[in-house]
Amino acid sequence: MPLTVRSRRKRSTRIIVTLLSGLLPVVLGCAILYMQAERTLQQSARQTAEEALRQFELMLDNTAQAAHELLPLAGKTCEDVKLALREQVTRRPFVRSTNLVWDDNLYCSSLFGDFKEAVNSGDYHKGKLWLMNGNPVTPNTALLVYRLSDGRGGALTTLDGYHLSNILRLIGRQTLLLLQVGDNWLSADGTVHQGTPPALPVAQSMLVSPRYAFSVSAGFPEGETWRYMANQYPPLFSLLIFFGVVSGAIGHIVQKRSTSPSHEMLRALEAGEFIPYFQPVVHGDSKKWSGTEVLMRWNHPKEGLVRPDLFIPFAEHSGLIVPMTRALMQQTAALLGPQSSSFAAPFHIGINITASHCHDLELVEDCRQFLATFIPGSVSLVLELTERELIEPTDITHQLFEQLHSLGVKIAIDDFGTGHSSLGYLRQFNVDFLKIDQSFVAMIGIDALSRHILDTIIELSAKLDLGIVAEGVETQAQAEYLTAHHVNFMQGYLFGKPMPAADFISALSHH
Ligand code: G
Ligand code: G
Ligand code: MN
Repeated sequence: MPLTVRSRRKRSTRIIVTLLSGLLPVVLGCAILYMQAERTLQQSARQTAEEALRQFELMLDNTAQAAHELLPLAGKTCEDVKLALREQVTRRPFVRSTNLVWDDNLYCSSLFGDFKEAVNSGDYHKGKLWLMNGNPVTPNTALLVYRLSDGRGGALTTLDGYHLSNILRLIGRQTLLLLQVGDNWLSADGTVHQGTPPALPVAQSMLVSPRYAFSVSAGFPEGETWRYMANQYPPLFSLLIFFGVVSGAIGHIVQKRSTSPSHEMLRALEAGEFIPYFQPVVHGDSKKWSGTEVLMRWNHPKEGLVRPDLFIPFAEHSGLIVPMTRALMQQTAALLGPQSSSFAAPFHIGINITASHCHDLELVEDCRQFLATFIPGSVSLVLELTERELIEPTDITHQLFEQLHSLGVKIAIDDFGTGHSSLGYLRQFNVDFLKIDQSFVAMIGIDALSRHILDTIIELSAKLDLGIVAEGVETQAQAEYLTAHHVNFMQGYLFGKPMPAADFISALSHH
């Protein structure tokens, strides 16, 4: 069947849509968490760099102050100033050594006193700072030299790399930290390297000191963002997965709801869940039962008895209404066929049809089979076509109605008065009955205008020689009014509600 094939193809799209709606919050959430993690790492790197910068500046303040105090002594003999040099080393915690320079010659040192070594100002970044990898006293130990010069004299004060690498190690516990001075840079392990420092792959933050000629870089190794997320966000990930499951489930349910009516109805049709209910139609004068209208009910396994207004529109939309009506007619024939010997006059059996029945001639065969179940002449089949959705007259419809009439099938316009069919229309389709809509019957004795329309419809049907059925008769007063106006047939709760076959058949024998 084409319908099952279509629904099978839809199942794969349904699974994909369910997966997508489940994945969407997870993917979106992960993206947001990733950005959040990056932001957090960026902030952390910046804070670390700021803190390291502050510490280095504090240490360099020591060397700068010592150099300032010693510079005026440059040029004096070493013998005269060496105590002053040593005093600075003792008084200032971060100063490791102090030296005096004259004409680019280091001539006096706090450690050795008289000394002789050439000073190359090119070693110093911006003429001020030199990050060197040790000196003859302590080779392979980082050393930062601060240079202050004025004319021919100069003062050099040094800072032990031990303090520097401590800062890099202790402040940047989780962070990679580098101190850069000109072409040289110091890593946390205390080694001085030459050249451009490596780029820090994640959240790199570089700060240049406004006061001294150095800069600090902070950042994280490759993959740190994911590592951070894995460490910090497990509860959020569980939440995301929860949202994903909920959203996937919602997607699944919504799709099931929106795609299943026809699928569900096809299942119900095959399971025989659509059953006929019967409401008696009585003669206007004698009030004896003259026939019945067959009203479809869905005997749903979970929902119970479902009224047709809730599912007929879907059935029409999916084209299932035709096989559903066929099944209803077959059931009706099987139930009422055995009773046909007791029908005195032709018993009217009204079946509701829709515009989709009028697209082809299948209905003729269905009616032929229906009538064949009854003793010939014992029933009169009436097809009720609602006035709310009238059909277009075409070649097919004319053929259909001609063939139906030659079978002896009658046509009723249902809910008459609620649509706007013209006289021409009634003639074109050879209509036999008008079923006055219950809204007009309900207004008897209440609303003068509605009663006026009712009277007009009754008059019209008399003039056109149409049988007339009044629907929704609920009170004795309504029945009396309709009888007085020569309405041929009546239907309504006053005479009987729609009832299951067993009730209807047992009540039939009393009438
Ligand atoms: O009895 P009740 O509530 O069932 O009827 C509700 C509406 O459903 C009515 O307008 C009636 O015409 C329509 N209806 C009931 N049974 C059928 C059916 O078998 N086919 C169609 N097309 N309409 C039906
Ligand atoms: O096919 P049609 O639209 O005529 O269907 C008749 C509808 O009217 C069904 O829903 C049926 O249950 C309902 N009905 C039948 N008799 C009465 C009645 O006396 N009062 C009311 N309110 N509804 C009725
Ligand atoms: Mn009807």
